[in-house]
This record gives sequence, structure tokens and C-alpha cells, in this order.
Amino acid sequence: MKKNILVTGAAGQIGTELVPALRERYGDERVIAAGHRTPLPDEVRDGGPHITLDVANQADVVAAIRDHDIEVIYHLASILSALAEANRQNAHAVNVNGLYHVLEAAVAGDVRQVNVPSSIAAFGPDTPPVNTPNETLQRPNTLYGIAKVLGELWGNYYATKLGLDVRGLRLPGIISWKTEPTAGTTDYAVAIFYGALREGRYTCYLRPDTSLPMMYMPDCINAIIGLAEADMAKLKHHADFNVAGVSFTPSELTAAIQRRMPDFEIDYDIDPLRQGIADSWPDSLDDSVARAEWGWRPTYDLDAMVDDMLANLSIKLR
Ligand code: VAH
Repeated sequence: MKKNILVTGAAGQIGTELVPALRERYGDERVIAAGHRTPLPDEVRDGGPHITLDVANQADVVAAIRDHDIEVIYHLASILSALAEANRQNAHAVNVNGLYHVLEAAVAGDVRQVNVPSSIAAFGPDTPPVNTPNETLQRPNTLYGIAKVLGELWGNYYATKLGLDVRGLRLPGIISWKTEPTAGTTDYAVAIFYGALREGRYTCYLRPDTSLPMMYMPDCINAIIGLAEADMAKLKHHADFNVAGVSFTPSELTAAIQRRMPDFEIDYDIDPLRQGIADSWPDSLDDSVARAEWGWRPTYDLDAMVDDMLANLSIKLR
């Protein structure tokens, strides 16, 4: 009886927090944390079984599923938006080949369910940007976004044609305090808190009026697990659910921080690459489909997120 859970990308921003959450829910020994180049955080490495797994290597993926009795996969391994633009070969190997290897090995290895996040990056510059609907034009102009659309289409295909239970969320920019900001486009909304607490100031690479859909990590973890545990009979969608947390601009986030830290200062040095990526993404999402099909509800608004980030990060940075 297969019973274990494999989390790829377990050293990433989401993986670092999803692994402990799954271990608490299902038991430490049932959750295998798989990392590759980035070392696993102590809590993930020391909290239960862990392996090194290069998802770009098909044999590695097949062996991991076979050797660890895998029933469910959370496939988080990914090269994020800005980094993917800088290294097309690695982005293709991980974001395209890696997902294909996981889906094919899951079918061959009798895995019951594969959870693979999509992203707001699956939308593009001609997608309606405000309250972007679940079904709309998807012509992303980033390699990361193109791979996400492919992932959604593959996920729906493997679910409807091959009977593999594939589920996925179009995640907004995720904000958390446990891992340092990475190479994404939305990571200004994490780095700003480090700047506020370390130097009292931050230089932002996006324009002050750039609105983006964001989500606090506790809501992200609840969304991923909530969809994975949802009653299949009630789902009409599979790998492409919009989920929204809270949308804001750098200037709105700055004002919320200044309400708590009046001396905090911000200035702007626009990064054309990441501004161009951000401008191609929605301002806000309509997540009524996720709410209707599996009861999605976010809990953190902007003020609750800022309070929790400052409280936890000030302890971490002591
Ligand atoms: C990025 N944080 O900026 C990631 C995420 C929707 C944003 O995909 O690339």
C-alpha cells in the first residue's frame, strides 16, 4: 500500500514551509523532502526523510518514486521568473523537462496524486489585468510563464486522459519570513521587510504603482493542502485554479510598513527586466472558481501580513 509523500523543491520558499506542514499533518516519516542544488534548511533536513533529486534527470525521478513508496507528489522544483529569463537552458531542463519526468513517472509508478503549482505568470500582457478570470487569454511572454501554461495543459491532460489526479493553483507572489528573498519578480515584497529592519530603508526595483496579486505564506500552505485534500467529485478544474490573497503596490506596502515604522524610507531604482515581467502579470485575480469548487478562503489582509512579517522577522534578524 503506497503511503508516502514526495516534495520536490523542498529547499525553496514554499517547500521550506510546506514540508513541515505536511509532516505535522501526516507524520514526519511519510514526507520525503527532495532538494537539489540549494541545501535543505535544517528544519526540513532534520525533521524527516530527505533525498537529493534532480528532476531534470528522468531516472532520478523514477527511482525516487519507486524507492520511497510514493503515493502523492507536491512538485515545487522550479526556476523562478527573472532567473529563467537569464538561463533558458536550465529553466527548460527544470520547468519543462522536470515536470514531464514527474508526470510520466507518476503514471508509470502508480502515484495517486500530483500537485503542481501554476502561477499568475501563466497570464500575459493581453490578459484582462483586473480581477483576472479563471478562464481567459493566456499568452505569457516569459519562459517561466510559458512553462506554467504548458504545466496547466499537461496537468489537465494527464487528469482527464490518463486518470492521474493532477491539481494546481495559480499562485500569486508569496510573502514569507523563513527564507531569504530569491530571484523572483515579486520578491521586493519580502526584501522590503529585511531592508526596513536592517537599515530602515529599501531601494525597490519595481515602480511604486505596480499592483500585483500577493499572498501570505500561511494562506499559501492552506491553499495547496486544501486543494490537495478537496473532494475530487466536486472539482470541475484540475491544474488551473486562480487563488487570490491580497493585491497591493510597493507604495501601498510602504505606507503599511510606515504606519508601524514611521522612519522607514524607500527609493526606487527600476530593474527593466523585472518591471517588464511585472507589467505582463495581472493586477488582481478573480478566485470565485476556487471558492465555489473547494471552499478556498484567504485569511491574511495587508495589515495582518505586515504585522506578522515584522513580528517574526525582527526575532529572526536579532
Ligand atoms: C516570481 N515569486 O516572482 C515568483 C512567483 C508569481 C511570482 O512566480 O517569479
